[in-house]
Amino acid sequence: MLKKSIFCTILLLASSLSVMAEDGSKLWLRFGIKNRAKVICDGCTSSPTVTIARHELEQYYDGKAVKLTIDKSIPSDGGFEISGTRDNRLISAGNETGLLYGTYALLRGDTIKGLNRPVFKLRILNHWDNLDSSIERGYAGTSIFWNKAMSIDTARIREYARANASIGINGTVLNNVNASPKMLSRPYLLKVRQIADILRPYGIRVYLSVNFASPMGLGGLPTADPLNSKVQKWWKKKAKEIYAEIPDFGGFLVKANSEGQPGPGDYKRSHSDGANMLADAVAPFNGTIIWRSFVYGANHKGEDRVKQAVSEFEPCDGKFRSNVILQSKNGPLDFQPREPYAPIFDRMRHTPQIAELQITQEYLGQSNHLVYLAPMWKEFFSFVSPKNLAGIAGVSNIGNDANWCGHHFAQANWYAFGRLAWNPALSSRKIAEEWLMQTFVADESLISMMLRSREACVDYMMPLGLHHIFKFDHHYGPEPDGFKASYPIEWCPVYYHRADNKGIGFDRSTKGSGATAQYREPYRTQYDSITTCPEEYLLWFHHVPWTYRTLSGRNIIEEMQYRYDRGVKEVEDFTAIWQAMRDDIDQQRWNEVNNRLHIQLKDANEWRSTCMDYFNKKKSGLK
Ligand code: GCW
Repeated sequence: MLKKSIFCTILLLASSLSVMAEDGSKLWLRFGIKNRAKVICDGCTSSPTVTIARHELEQYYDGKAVKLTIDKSIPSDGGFEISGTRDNRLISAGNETGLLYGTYALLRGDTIKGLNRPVFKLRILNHWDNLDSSIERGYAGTSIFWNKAMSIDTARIREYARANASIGINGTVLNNVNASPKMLSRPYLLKVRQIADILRPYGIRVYLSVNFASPMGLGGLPTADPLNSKVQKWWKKKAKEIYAEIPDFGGFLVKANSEGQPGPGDYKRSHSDGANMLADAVAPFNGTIIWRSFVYGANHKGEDRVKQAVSEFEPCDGKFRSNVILQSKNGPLDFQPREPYAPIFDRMRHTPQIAELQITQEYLGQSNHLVYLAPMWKEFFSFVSPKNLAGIAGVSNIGNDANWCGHHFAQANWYAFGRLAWNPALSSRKIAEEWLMQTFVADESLISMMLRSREACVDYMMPLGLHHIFKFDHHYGPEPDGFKASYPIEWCPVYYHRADNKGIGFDRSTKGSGATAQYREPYRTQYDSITTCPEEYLLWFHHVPWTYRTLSGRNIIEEMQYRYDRGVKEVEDFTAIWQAMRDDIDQQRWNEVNNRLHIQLKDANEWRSTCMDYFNKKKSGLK
């Protein structure tokens, strides 16, 4: 009797544990244990990478045998080929990482015939993690890498590596671009080494963001002037020290002369002077310098902010060392729900470029709003061809929360980033379907909700090309009347919408700030004229009189009302879709998503009422 009740308690405990495990911590890697497959490896060693692949297949593959083969005729870029039948599979690849990628493809049921190769060479996450464990624009808890105790949760970092390898991510920048010089100090470098050792077998190289003034902050030099020989020597020595610990270290990511960060401009030197000095330091070790173009308010103060990257970097084109890559955000402003593409991608003809996408939803409802970002990124690729890019970087949404990303559906954005980095031609629908199948259930209504969610967000936040009317600093919620005399004007919403009693919008045509002139044809001409400018960018490029009629025949304020209403209505629909899924989804995750959808609905309503009230008042000259 006693035995029986102990047995029941154990059963009960086990079942409550399995309910608890539905906290999202497994991400999309929810394979059931099969223990069926016999795995053999042909031509490969028992390296850590192959051991991981073997272990994954032995445990989780639902067929009898898998053979892994290194095939030297396949490029060693991670590409792989899957052939054979379910019970007799063959994964061939040019290198061991390719075998691992093939393993995860097979486990998710992706057995596309022929060679499957990554389109982008660099597929990098950027963590804006601070050494004190906080994360800039992070909405899912604290850093998985850094904390005051300098302790490392190796199991968690291994899970992180596994998740990334499963979608082909091959690089990670471990710290915030607003970087502390301390990052390069000995104790931290030893931690970086420890992390790099965990990530390496998963095919992931480690990079660090560096503070340009580190020779001063850390090295005690009186200057960080890139043309000063002591400074150059300091960086060379530091590079040597890093590579002695981490021989495959990727390189440095640099935010210089931007938002108060130090840079070569402090010494009247150019970005190329600064980048090249660092490039020379890492070149002997095949390291790369990733230099960001996100600058404004430094050398071109007063100029329309969206023009400043081109103004500042075009003169440097052709002057960078071959191991420098320029990294630019997808839009010319700052990760808004919708921006036109950044024209810097048209203008730098001799400099390799990386597109920086933001996975963390700084401006898209953070971890409260369900916004699936694949459609936004695909929109960008329809303007900037992946062929012209050396890689893509994603500002991570990962933190120490049990479910990694705050919102369960935010995991889909991490997933989608990796899948698009591998193949930007994959459709948003296919990725959503894949992710749902592995995470929840690939129900048509959920796919539809995900696919509609980004457009809904644009509608309820900033339709028709409105931008940056967010509340100060935290960027959550609307503040269209935002103005602070003590702030740079580029941080004030009123600077962007320019609404008065005559009209609304920012004139960036040749009659205004002239930003349209930075675009290649046909976009230059198309965006420049109010009649040909696509309506989704109307108020981005034009100041429009209130009497203006959109294609629908509505005047501009009516059109705004229509779109805000549409956005709110969409979120109402999402809550209904989720409600109908109640019996198909575990309780914990259903509840957590449900709560957030209701916050999203409340927020969407707030966006609509705050913005419409304000713009209506502006129109009638009241404010
Ligand atoms: O959008 C701004 C963010 C800053 C960020 C900066 C950048 C890391 O609000 O938090 O700083 O962009 O990209 O450098």
